[in-house]
Amino acid sequence: MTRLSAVKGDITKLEVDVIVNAAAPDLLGGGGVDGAIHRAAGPGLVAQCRTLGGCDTGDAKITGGYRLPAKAVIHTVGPIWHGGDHGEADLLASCYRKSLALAQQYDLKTIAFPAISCGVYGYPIGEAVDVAVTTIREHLEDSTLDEVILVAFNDEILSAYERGLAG
Ligand code: AR6
Repeated sequence: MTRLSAVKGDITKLEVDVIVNAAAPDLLGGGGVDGAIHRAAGPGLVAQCRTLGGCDTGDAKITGGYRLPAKAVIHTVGPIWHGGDHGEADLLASCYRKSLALAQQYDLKTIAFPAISCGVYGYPIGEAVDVAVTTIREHLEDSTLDEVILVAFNDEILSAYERGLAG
């Protein structure tokens, strides 16, 4: 039985098998959680990312964790919010599905997600939480993962996750 929970904190500090990065399509780092992950992992991470040839929106790619406590990083590119009728929900769901599938493929048992697309990319947190929780729960019906953690960087996001998990 896979546990699904929400915690408040900094994803770069978590001792899980894999953390997910809300990356840019070039996978070469940026601001927000992406910047924090690259700073904490050190230069080995961007060096490996340079070999990956970028990543499409809704897709995911895996690297080592370098100096992070996590063993690996899954880099996924969320959609930019353009009002909600440009396929944003399908693309965001694809980020969660592809990331969970990669974790399973690499036999990683514990995975932590940030609120993909909810910073610079402008996705409304309540709607993003609905997509995240629904997609993760669908995946968990047939999963070898032990634990999925939704990481909130502030109280507003934590409350949204708690509402989503209770619903
Ligand atoms: N731990 C957990 N969550 C965090 C952390 C952290 N250390 N830092 C920020 N967040 P964003 P996006 C939360 O903007 O919207 C980058 O420049 C933050 O509060 O990081 O998918 C990339 O290179 C927010 O809720 O990602 C891309 O260009 C969430 O992480 C672009 O931004 C996601 O915010 C991706 O934008």
